[in-house]
Amino acid sequence: MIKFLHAADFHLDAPFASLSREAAVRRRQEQREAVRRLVTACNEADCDLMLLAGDLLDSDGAWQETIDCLVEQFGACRAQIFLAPGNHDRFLPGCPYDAVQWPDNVHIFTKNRLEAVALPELGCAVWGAAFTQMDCLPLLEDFTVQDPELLNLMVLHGEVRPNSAYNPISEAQIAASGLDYLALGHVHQCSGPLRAGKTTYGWPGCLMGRGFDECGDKGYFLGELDRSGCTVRFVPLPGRRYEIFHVRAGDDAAAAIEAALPPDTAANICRIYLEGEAEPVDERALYRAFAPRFFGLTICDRTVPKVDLWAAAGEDTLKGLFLKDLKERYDRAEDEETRRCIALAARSGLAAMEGREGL
Ligand SMILES: [Mn+2]
Repeated sequence: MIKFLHAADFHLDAPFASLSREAAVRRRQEQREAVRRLVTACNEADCDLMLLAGDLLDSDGAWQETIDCLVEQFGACRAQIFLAPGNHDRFLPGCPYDAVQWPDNVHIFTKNRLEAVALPELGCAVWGAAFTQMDCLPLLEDFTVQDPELLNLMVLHGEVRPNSAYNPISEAQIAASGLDYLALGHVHQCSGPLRAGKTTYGWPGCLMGRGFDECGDKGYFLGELDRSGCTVRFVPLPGRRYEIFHVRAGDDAAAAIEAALPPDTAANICRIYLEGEAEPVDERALYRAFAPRFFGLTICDRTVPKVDLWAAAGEDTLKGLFLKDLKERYDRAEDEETRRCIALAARSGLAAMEGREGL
């Protein structure tokens, strides 16, 4: 039986532009720490193979610490490592995959066509290919394994989407491939294990979240493969999570947030959307009150004012005419965002007329 770990899309040295400079530096350190955890997990699970399906580096310009970390950790890994560069870390002459002396257990695919490495001691062949530019033509078209007597695995960066510029793969191609396992990267959301024909395949998703489009648990696949079939399970990697909370602010936004939050949020990077009809919200004060409880926090005020904002709308005064006009627009508005903008205009106008600075 072959045991393997499959991971992808580390995006090491990503800019983390939404975080403060200090937090971004720390996140990049944590990315390197995630690589250490992954290798430890691979060794503890006694894996024979580590399949890395591209985008390990976020760009051509990786920091030396990051390359040193990969070299050290790959060297400490008892599994044989197969790496298929993706669109973010494409294989180019002089790139780290080319220029760095990698440990003997590391095989990096360098060509934009499929090749196999035979591992007779495991009775398997590991196939793979590299992106050599930002986009990549379909690599799996017309592919079938050369020796169906072997267990055939493949590691590849790509997606199942017609007309994709990133190595488009179809389920029919997977089913016709004769592969036993296809380790994919590129899609940052975990797909869970999938099946086409006799082939098990899937995307484990990115190794850690980098933004609010990558919320929740992130991790890798652990798999076992023999003649009788392939089993794969997702394993979350401990670490920070991105989370989004939707909170109805009501009369007391602070109390509403307090009630909505889980007990321990210190490690997490969260965005709180304040919603619904509410008293005016002081985003800055709320941020000051709650930010110490998170690694990163943003608060977005999407509330709309309570109806009595419009109380003076019928008055025969400048304020009354102003509010009447805006109220009509507010009632005609077709979406929440437009209503929010009109309400903000009403509040700002009222504040100006009444000589107030705040809303
Ligand atoms: Mn990616």
